[in-house]
Amino acid sequence: MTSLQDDTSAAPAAPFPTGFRWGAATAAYQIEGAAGEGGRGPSIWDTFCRTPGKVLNGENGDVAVDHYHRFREDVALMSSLGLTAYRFSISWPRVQPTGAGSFNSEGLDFYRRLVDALLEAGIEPWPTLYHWDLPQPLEDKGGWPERETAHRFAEYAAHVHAALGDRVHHWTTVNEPWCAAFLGYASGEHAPGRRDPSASLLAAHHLLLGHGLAVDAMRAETPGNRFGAAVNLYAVSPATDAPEDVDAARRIDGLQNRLFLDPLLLGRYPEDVLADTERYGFAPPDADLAVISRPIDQLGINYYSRHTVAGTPGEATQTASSPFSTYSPWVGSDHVRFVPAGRPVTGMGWEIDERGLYEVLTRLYREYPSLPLYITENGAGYDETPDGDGTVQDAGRIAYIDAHLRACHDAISEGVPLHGYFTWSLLDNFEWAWGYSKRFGLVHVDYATQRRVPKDSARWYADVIRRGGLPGRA
Ligand code: IFM
Repeated sequence: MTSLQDDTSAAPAAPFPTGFRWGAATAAYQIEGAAGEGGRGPSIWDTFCRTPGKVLNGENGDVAVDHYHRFREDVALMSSLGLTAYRFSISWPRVQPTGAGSFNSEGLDFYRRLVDALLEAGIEPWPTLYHWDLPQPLEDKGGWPERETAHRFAEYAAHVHAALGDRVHHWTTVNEPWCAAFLGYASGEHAPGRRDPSASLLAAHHLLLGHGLAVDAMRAETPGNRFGAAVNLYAVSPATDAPEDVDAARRIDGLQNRLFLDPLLLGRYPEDVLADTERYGFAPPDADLAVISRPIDQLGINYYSRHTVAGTPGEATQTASSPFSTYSPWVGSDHVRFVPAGRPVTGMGWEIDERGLYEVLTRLYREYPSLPLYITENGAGYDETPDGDGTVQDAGRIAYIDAHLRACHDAISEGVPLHGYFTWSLLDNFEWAWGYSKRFGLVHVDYATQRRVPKDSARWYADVIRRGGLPGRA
């Protein structure tokens, strides 16, 4: 594989610190395929995809982009881009098919081989232990709303860490617990597709508890490794200065951001969010908070957009150019509306607002100081088709990543301890309820042939990495 990096020696106009991680991210169910191979058990996504009407065109991750068989080719692609780190997720049902009891060594061997290939290529492996593919048997026993699931997760995490922790030093426990809890158990847009507000709050709590228990278990094995979670954070603004809009922004910021950040980093749930959710009987045991807030070594931030919200008494409808338009059934009953703010949008309809990323980063620095931060996801999805010669000229994605990296650069210049950036995603892949209709990859995948072709953004990103920063603005 030849390098995608241009032979340019121009110094960057916006240099990033030495040692800054330049990465790309993926997740197991979205890329691996091989759903019925190697002893893998069924996950909630296998079941959800087979439920009529849940995923666009009835698509699923059975084959996805066949990374399970093509991982060496994919590592070579990463190498050609000059990535210094690669964030991937480990499929729990591949490693422990029923989510409890015996482990599947064939499943773990796949990740051993992947890690070996990455290390040989000089690319740091950054695994995530839970990116939404809960073993179906655990959901059959109640899923994340059940406390036992948190304990099962810690057991699985310790097992994987025992196998790889000598060579893998950065570990992410759970990815986007907001999505797993609220899209999975409140709005029903994601697996397992339940619509039960009370269950979704319990799920959020047990995802956080599972994180804390897993950190304890892994740290006991190898204290020198670095552990953290990846949360999806939004900048949140009121549509106007009207008190009801300001209050709506407080509530959405509470549910989206503070419900996860405060327990993780401060060891308490925000009082106002507890009050807002009281009617759903959410009363998490205080003792769990000490576990949830075990010191972490890094926080992963997945950032895509800003929420602009209005709160109008009597009006419970939502219009959304915000991600995940049906935020959850219970927000509707709180009279919150997501309001388009008129910014350009990606192919997902998500407003592009890089200033929001700067706000999120500087806020974290202000409110939870000295915690090492990483952007573990950031990118843009479009419905792209290649040109006649197979190339993809994705100027929109280049502009999106460029703008967000500039926001990172501004934050770092102000002292924010941001140490790396992983774009979402390395490859086009299965975009959950959107099936294969939205493409986020730096690398185009022809789903019929599995042929990989780097897009213009791949070449551009490779050049940024080679320079160690961004070129001057055109
Ligand atoms: O594809 C997802 C990913 O799995 C989690 N974060 C958001 C991405 C884009 O929707």
